[in-house]
Amino acid sequence: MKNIKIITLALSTLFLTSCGNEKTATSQLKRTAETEKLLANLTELPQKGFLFGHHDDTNYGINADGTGWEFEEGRSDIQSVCGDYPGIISFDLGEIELGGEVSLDKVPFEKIRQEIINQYQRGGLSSISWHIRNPKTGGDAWDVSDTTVVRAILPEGELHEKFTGWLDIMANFLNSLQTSEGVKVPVLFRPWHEHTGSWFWWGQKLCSANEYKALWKLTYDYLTEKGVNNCLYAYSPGTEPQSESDYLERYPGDDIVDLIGFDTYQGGNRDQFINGLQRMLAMIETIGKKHNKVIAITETGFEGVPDSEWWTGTLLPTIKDYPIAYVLVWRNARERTSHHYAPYPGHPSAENFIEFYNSPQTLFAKDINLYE
Ligand code: BMA
Repeated sequence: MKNIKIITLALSTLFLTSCGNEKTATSQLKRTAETEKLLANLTELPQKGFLFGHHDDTNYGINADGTGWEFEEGRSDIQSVCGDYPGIISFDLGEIELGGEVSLDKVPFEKIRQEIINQYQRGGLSSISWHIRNPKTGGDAWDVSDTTVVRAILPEGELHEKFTGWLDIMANFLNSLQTSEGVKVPVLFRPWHEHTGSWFWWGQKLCSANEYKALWKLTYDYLTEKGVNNCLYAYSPGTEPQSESDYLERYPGDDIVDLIGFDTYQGGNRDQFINGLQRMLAMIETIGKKHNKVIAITETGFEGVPDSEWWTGTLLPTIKDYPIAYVLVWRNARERTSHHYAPYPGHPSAENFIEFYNSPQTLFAKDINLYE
């Protein structure tokens, strides 16, 4: 009896110790050398300029006659206009969690994987957002009909397992980003964005600050545990925060986040856009310095770019004095061509975009190698 007790004790000690070690190993999981290099280069980049970015740039776009194109090898509206690819291209993995082959914007995940690798080989950066479906209602990311979704997917919640199953799919995708030489390609992951508004199920009025932070921690810890070591993480609220403390109210922590930014769009009122942009830039510049984080304009644009001088008349002068790593405009939707944010050949703002491209401050793929 005594011996059995001793054996049991020894075994459980062994078990606890090994669990303990595993836990330590997980939290100490090192990022790949390429990912560290990327972070170091992004940190120094503002001394040189900022990357220009475009969402889904190499997946689809708009022809000179105003019709759409998609999935043409090497094609990009930005490249067609200025002869160079964006320094950063963003992609959205919305609906990867459903296990199908195409995203919410009908782009095959295989194509996204290939484009992320291509962008790495150009020395540029890829960023990933996730318009993930509502795991409780079955609706899309914009389904805000239920205010208990975040709570339900946290560790004690009834949908926790369903959600970690979705994270498994995301982890598999992130881990699969490898070149033919076996190099894991680093990406900037930007989940749970625009959470200071209330249009996504993880938004301001849809969960508490603690729940939102717990969601981030769960995402980060789970992916890390699954061996994801090629990600930097971006925190990007909207323009709602009025103060540093507003901005940081739901900040998941310096140990998780590498880059801080915000999303903002120009609507009808130009002055309002400029003022909001500068207010937010000043705010993240200060917070970035205090927290030692890279800063960026994670999404912006003027739908349809109806101002032909917008690039050097509004965007560049507004942002040029802030130490941002990048500014990124949203997609040129080939299925709804009025929904575009970048020029294409023949676009009224194309000439002005070339001027923007020629500014020494704007960095495109040929200007950089973020992995050297
Ligand atoms: C939105 C719009 C949608 C799109 C979504 C995810 O801002 O562009 O049409 O489905 O982003 O890319």
